[in-house]
Amino acid sequence: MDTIVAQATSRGVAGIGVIRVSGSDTRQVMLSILGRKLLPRYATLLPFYNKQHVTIDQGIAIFYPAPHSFTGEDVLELQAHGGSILLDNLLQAVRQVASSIRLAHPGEFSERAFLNGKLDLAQAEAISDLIHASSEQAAMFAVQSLQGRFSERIHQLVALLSELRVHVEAMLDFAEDIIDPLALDKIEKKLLDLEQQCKKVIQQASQGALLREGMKIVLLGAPNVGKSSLLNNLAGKDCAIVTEHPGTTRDIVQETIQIDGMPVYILDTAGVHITQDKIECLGIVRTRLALKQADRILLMVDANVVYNCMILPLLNDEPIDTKLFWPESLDLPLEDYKDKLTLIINKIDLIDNHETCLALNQAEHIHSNRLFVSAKDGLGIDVLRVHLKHCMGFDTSSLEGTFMARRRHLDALERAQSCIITARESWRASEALELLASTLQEAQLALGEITGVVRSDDLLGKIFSEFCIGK
Ligand SMILES: Nc1nc2c(ncn2[C@@H]2O[C@H](COP(=O)(O)OP(=O)(O)OP(=O)(O)O)[C@@H](O)[C@H]2O)c(=O)[nH]1
Ligand SMILES: [Mg+2]
Repeated sequence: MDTIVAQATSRGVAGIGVIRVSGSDTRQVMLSILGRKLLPRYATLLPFYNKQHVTIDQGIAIFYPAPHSFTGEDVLELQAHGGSILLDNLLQAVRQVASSIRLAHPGEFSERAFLNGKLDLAQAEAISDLIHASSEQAAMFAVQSLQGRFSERIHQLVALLSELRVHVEAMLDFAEDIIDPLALDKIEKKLLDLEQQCKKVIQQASQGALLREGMKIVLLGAPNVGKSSLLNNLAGKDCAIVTEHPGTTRDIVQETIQIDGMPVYILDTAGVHITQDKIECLGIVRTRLALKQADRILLMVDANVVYNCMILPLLNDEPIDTKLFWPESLDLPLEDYKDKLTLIINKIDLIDNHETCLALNQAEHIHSNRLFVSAKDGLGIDVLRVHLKHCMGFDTSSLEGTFMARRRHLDALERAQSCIITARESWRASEALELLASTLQEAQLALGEITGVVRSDDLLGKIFSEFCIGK
């Protein structure tokens, strides 16, 4: 493998900047740049030289001989001063030491650490998640995963699976008539246990994935219902222009907020109505595209406008028909979106009985798909936040023991779970050992994708290319 080099700290002006070298030419780099050998893992202050033996800088150098380094290869870390020109000079000096030394690709140090068995795939991904964490909780969970908590849970599942597989494979070698019925019973119990354990890991991983991936909400409604006002209220700042003129927002305005550490991407859209205005029409096209990616759609209406057809029936505990409020001019079928809809009845500060309406927001109504708010005065906004968490299944009270996970991990866990369920059901129906053995093997392969025991070059390429350079 080539020897790789990269700046490990971000570019710009800073107190220090770190250059990292990894690979078989590292010792040669050490002799050339530092003019001497270093004691392993000792921080040494000394000058850094270029090819012409001119001093480029002076700083701290640390040499980590293989295999006791981050990548598992010989690694040299040069802690220079943090100026861009200086660090470029140092990078160039390192590259000039041998023709086989090249700049590292994004994530290449972590990829080598993975390939050399220093980390498993879930841990390597946790490094990137830690660097990119968007909230305190997300960072804390990423550390848990980096330290192996998630991988450990996966290993436990794999251990249960292997144990069961060994048991099943052994029975396959016996003639049917000498199999102990108790052993058959034991299989049923083990399958059930496995299914429950898997469910628990999925529950924890999905909380972690939510902290990483968050939710996307789209504010939808006719012009002037208060979409931009709601965006500004949720964001706590004036992100979008608000005026009394219908058609103020023409484009999508996006802002990210946090709800208890979960990132929420809010998309404020152009008011939807029948219009010939070219700009508004283009805005509505964008609204349609945004709706397709939404985890949740907040369909907003104006309390004054819908007083008779919505608020009075609601106050009288009569059902309302969401169809009435779905904007026809969107030209999208309500059926495709209704599971993601929350009706937001805005501007309740303007109606007389708003206290009664707010009371309807409370208790079990938090989980219902309609809420009364005033984007202007902030009424009902706390309940809306709780509602959004609930829609995503984000439960802050059960975060204890959670770790960072990704959609990819959840997909693999869900595949494993469905194999286990199929295995249990078909075992009950037919007690066919061969079928059981192959379904369990499939479940184990799915779990192996998480830690990287089972992997493809494509998958590795995709994962590590999202890392930053120098990591
Ligand atoms: N009283 C009251 N006025 C509100 C409330 N929310 C918004 N408004 C007012 O309604 C008007 C329109 O608000 P916007 O937030 O611009 O509405 P919008 O839905 O983004 O409108 P478009 O961008 O035109 O589609 C402004 O004058 C706001 O001050 C509210 O809760 N109460
Ligand atoms: Mg607007």
